[in-house]
Amino acid sequence: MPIIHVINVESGNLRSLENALNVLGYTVEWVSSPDQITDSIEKLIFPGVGNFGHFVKEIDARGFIGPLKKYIESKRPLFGICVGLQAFFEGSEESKTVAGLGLVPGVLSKFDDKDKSVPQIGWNSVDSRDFAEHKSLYGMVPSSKYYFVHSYACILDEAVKNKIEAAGWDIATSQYGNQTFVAAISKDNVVATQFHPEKSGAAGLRVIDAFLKGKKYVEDPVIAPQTSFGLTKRVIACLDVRTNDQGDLVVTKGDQYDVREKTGEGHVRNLGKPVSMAEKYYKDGADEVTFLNITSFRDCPVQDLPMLEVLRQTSKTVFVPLTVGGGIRDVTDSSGNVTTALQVATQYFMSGADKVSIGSDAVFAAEEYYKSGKKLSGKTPMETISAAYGVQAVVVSVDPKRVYVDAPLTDRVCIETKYPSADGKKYCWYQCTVKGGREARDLGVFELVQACEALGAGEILLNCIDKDGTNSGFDLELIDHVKSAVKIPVIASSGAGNPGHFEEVFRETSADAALGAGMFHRGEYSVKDVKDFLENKGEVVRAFEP
Ligand code: 1PR
Repeated sequence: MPIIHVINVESGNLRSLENALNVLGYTVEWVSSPDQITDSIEKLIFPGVGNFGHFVKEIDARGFIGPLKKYIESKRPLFGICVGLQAFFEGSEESKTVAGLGLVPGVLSKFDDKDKSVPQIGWNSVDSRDFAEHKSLYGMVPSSKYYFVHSYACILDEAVKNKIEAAGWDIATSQYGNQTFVAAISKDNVVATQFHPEKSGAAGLRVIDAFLKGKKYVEDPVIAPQTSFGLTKRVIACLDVRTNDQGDLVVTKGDQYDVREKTGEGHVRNLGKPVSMAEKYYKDGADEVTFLNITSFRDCPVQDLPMLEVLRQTSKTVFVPLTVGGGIRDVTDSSGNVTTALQVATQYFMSGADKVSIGSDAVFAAEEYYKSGKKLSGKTPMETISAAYGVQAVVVSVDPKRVYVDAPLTDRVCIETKYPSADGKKYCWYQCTVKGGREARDLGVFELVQACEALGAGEILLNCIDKDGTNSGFDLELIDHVKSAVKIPVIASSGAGNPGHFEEVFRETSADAALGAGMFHRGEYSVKDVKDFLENKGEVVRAFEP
């Protein structure tokens, strides 16, 4: 297989990029020191994730900046990805004291969160046709969708656009809310994308392939009409994973978190194998796949190698974002050795995860946050992981349940519900739980998610114990309640029983994504059924591309 060189400064999920390059017929040779950027390198990939300042300082400290600029001056092909693209600019509001490489004029700024969630997480359109009619830049077409995950971007107005173009760069654009931003740039043989091509399914692989084959402008006569230009609503398939009574790692599914059969000997429900089910959901068009290791609070996850293996295997064939949750916390083993949550998360990222999901530990961290008068300690897993990998890599998975009260409480935010309790109580709050719903805490979900946003969470996975496994639809009041508390994206979860429930949650609330489990596992509906239904109802969704 031909060789492709990839710069490796341990930035996030490089395994998925390697897997994508393998699928396209290339072997990866990692470039982890600048002296490896030799004259014999023919093509170079420059991936980056996380914080702009952290990333640029890292490549500077390792001595990459000079050799990288020299390589670019030699006009050999280079592909920058995500923060790899951002580093080309002069700077970013994210880290005002750190200068970028200055190859592209302009400074990145944060998306305006008045009308939308920030970070932008999801599948968006890319328009690269401005400069070459009927041709697209490296095959990026407006009829496909590409996976973006970022809070900062080069926001475009006429003046910024003119400046970048005057410096010789072609620009491909995307739209988030009412802001237009740089989705990709290209000059000579250099291209860089804000989106992750290695996580953008077949559409993303085509872009990488065009780069590998040196096809800068791809003929694209079949440009679809832009009826669905813009960010899609995401449909996520979730796999609750645990070891069953026979010792096999299986996908299971509970009713209000009880995963045992109600008949016979009460075995753990076995709905299939995690890797093959994830592949099936990818092929059906799932926008993301989430694995939750639902019993990891019992064991040390570092020894829980099957989950790491599940990720390694899944990331070989599934080119959409993968989230893994369960047991992301500091762990002390029986010999007193401490493995930090950051180290646990790093193992997951190195195995192919794009995001980690924190459950119980986020509740404990939020309790400490309020106890300390809202001080950030810098030590909680949300803080350490987001500092190293960016807020977009940290999901908080919440397991609340409804508690009815006679009147609003003074120490937590309550809602007036349309569905009073059997004994006529009209108000409720949502109580946080830990350890898979087994232990209730004295903390409301509204307060929890606000603390988590402050501590570095980039997204909320909002389960609901009352609704889980009921097939009765999402708890819309809970979703509105949480959306009103935070600016970060919220994934609605628990209760999906048919495609209409997805349509309802997107119509009635501003949920950024919706997740289903049981209805997919039992084969009642496929992810494609949900996408088709949503599209017919006028929602913007990503069609699966073979
Ligand atoms: O606390 O950091 O170790 O994380 C444990 C993780 O495991 C948490 O994210 C928690 O939500 C999850 N978990 C623990 N026990 C269970 C259980 O079911 N007994 N699963 C569990 C939670 C909720 C969703 C489910 C949706 C949709 N499952 O994953 O998929 O409710 O289901 P539906 O569409 O069939 O209604 P930590």
